[in-house]
Amino acid sequence: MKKVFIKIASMFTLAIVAGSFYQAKDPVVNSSEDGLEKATGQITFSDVTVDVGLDELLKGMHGHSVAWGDINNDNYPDLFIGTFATHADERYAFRGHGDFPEPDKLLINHGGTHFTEVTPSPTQIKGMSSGAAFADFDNDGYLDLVTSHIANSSEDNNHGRSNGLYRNDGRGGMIDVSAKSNLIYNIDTVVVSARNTFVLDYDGDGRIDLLMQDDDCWRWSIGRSHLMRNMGNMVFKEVTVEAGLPENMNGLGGFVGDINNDTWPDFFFAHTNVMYLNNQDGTFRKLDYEFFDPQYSANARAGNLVWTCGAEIGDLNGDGLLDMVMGDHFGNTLSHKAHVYINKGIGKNGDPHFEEVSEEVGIDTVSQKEPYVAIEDLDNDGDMDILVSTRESFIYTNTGNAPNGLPQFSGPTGSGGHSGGLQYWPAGGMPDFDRDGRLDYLGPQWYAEERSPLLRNITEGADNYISIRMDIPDEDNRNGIGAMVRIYEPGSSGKEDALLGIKCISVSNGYSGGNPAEAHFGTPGYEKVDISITMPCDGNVYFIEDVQTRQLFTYTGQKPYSSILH
Ligand SMILES: [Ca+2]
Ligand SMILES: [Ca+2]
Ligand SMILES: [Ca+2]
Ligand SMILES: [Ca+2]
Repeated sequence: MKKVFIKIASMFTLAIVAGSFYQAKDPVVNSSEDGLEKATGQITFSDVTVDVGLDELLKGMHGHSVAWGDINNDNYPDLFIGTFATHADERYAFRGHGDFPEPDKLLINHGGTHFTEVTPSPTQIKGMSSGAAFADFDNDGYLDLVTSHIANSSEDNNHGRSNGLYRNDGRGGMIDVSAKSNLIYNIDTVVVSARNTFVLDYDGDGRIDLLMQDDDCWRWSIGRSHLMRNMGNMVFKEVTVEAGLPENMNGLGGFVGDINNDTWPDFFFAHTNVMYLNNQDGTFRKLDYEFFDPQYSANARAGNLVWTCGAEIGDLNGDGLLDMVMGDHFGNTLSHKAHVYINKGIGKNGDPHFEEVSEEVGIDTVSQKEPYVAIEDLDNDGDMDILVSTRESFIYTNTGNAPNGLPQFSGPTGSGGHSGGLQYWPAGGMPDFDRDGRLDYLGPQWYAEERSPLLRNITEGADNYISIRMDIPDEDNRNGIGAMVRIYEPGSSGKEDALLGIKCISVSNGYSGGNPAEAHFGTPGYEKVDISITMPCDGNVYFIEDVQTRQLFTYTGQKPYSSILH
């Protein structure tokens, strides 16, 4: 894999220059104003909030949850943003908005140029919106929407609204099917409140299930999470206990995905820092060793100083194993840090082994909490970078591996979009909203005084990439949620030492938000790549050879492939 590959590259430097072999990272060099030559490959964003109409559309919101997904099948990801409507009404009267909170909003993305609101829509509810994700729960080819709302009835101003489940009507609108879904308040299931929604097919029946995560940190928390099995027809059934999970399981964000390479989805809850591995029979077992500093692992109510929050998995050092990054939320400490854990391999018993290497890879403490974390290649140079977010976004740029095999990061650099006032961007999601091949970011703004910035990635030289997604009608899980996507040098499909990248398809990692079901890779120097897609649970592998880069590639299970070419 990458380590081996670098060795080969150093032996054949001349051949690389002459041929179309992988080109090592070589940032664009331009003359700067002071006459010195500087690399301009720095990851750069431009605030396009006003240009695309979001400034006006999102007035009167305390943004918290964000989900991206293409609900009208035009290839451009659409946007759900939820408001944490628990403040007094006058707190929403800023920027020319009236004296009331705006409800959650469903917004259509028109070709990456502007957004319009779907209205009326049953998704326009006022509650304490905290999480959301798009997924095709009824497998009809149209993305549906799940939202989580914190709904403790003792809170005065939460409008009493619980979670929501919406079926896509196939015309870009949503139908409220919450009532029979068992995801909202029900005296038998006690699904009242959820901080996050995680989407996974935990039992391999092809239907996409839900893990509704609650926290136990604030006065409105209940501290009970619920694994909900998809029974078909947008109806779910609570299976928490029969899946071997504790009833009082809780956390603040985390990830779902196959962390131990057996194709079955596992999950991790940050804050309580528990990892559950899939037993491949409808049950889970708790990872029985802890790889965290013990000071992170105490519950918030036990008074610990560090509130870990949000997590994501991705291959940071190019060895084909998924590593993990975890953020942190409000605690009693003034210093915060993105925690980086390198995957040291899978033991014979199936347990993944991690080691915290935050300091060794160049990540130091910062003065702001950072609950949202993402692992993506933001400059399309073939190395996965890290974005964390709260009062603004910080970017850690992956500059390649040190001789000891650990990735090295520079930064943090700011993402921009910070207008100087009080800011809090609790969640995120990194779609390519304008389909120019560079992943963008929207920060849902907690303070109504300020706007929720949509930051367009304008990194120079980041023009070679491939975004891969699935729409396979013959698969019950047609978008491949939980699938492992690998890309290889062309002609080397499946060969370990030709692996260029690996990514697990997820729509719900990090904190309080959701991504499109796509795997994005930077592919510098490659006109084509080979792809393998390993479906979750049954382990069925699709091999696709000689796929052109610089495109959104949609795999439909057969030729001709559907794609957008640039
Ligand atoms: Ca659907
Ligand atoms: Ca697994
Ligand atoms: Ca990179
Ligand atoms: Ca973009």
